[in-house]
Amino acid sequence: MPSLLLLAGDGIGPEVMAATERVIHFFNKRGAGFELQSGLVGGTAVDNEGAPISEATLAKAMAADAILFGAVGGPQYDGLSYDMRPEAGLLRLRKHFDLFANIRPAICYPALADSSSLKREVVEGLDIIILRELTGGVYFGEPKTIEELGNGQKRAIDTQVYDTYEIDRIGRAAFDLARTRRNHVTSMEKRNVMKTGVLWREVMEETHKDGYEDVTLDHMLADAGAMQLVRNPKQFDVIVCDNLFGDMLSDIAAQLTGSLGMLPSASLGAVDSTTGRRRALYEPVHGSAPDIAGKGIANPIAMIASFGMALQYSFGMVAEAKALDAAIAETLAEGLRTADIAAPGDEAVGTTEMTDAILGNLEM
Ligand code: GGG
Repeated sequence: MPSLLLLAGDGIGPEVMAATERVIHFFNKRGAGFELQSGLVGGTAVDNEGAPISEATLAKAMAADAILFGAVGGPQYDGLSYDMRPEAGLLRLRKHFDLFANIRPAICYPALADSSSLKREVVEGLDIIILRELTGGVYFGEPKTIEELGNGQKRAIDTQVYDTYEIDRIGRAAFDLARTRRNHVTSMEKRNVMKTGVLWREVMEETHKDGYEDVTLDHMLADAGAMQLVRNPKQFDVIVCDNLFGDMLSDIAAQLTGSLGMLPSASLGAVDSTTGRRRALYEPVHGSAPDIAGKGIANPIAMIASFGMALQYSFGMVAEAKALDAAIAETLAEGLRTADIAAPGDEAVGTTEMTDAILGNLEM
């Protein structure tokens, strides 16, 4: 039986996860047979289990075929030490399972082309992927400290580190992904000011020469890339970049699609050569949105579409993933809008109504 561990987390995480559970049950009624377990992560795990992720939850994650993750964080946890922050639970999962390849598709559904921050003609038909390296870079490099300098001053240090193998494997993931699409990879870094940028470009070039020359590879400085992303986003197919640039570029890309509430993601590990399996975690790109938590108005689409990515990447249920995507597109075409994607004057629906409509369109 395929198994999923549901880690809803904080803020709107439990609301969008509950919506997604309804979608999972829809597929189970038709024989998919997903076995579900749940656990705590983030601030709710700190409150109830004394750590942002417990060893017991990590063991459940190890046993599951894939993890569905909601969102973590909240202002009430701001005073906690770095290792006790809700985000530390998510970073631990990524590192523990070596989920280095974070696929973040930014698709502008036709019905939402006027909800984007940009003109309709710039975003209509947009379908790009930001491939974010997820287990290295400044998120994990050592030293990572805040030091007392003894003169009333402090010094904060974050360290950006990349080894050849880390760049090579995310480069291969980018080229493999591009081959399933429009065969074009744009690598973004800051080699003009960062040594990691120099190595990033060098390794991308070498990996490209190692059997991927059928894929077009070009390079941009990440700042220029950010500008191009809002100027002419349809020039891109797969953008590959480091952990921090990937986080920022995908939030920019979210605005092209209408809202951060529209972006799903898949975080994948390497394929195990003996089992053929790969570790995977699926989560919306958005965070816990404490300002709207508990109001029943969160957009569930990014979380539901993240489950769609699980159907595709972890369970080979490509037809089901396509049906789910079509149901989302149809629901948007019918005019349903949660508050984040509603135009001024539009009547917005809540999380439950949006989910009802998606399920209704899946039935058909
Ligand atoms: N669903 C995503 C989420 O909860 N993000 C909060 C977070 O911990 N973000 C860290 C990052 O990915 O940079």
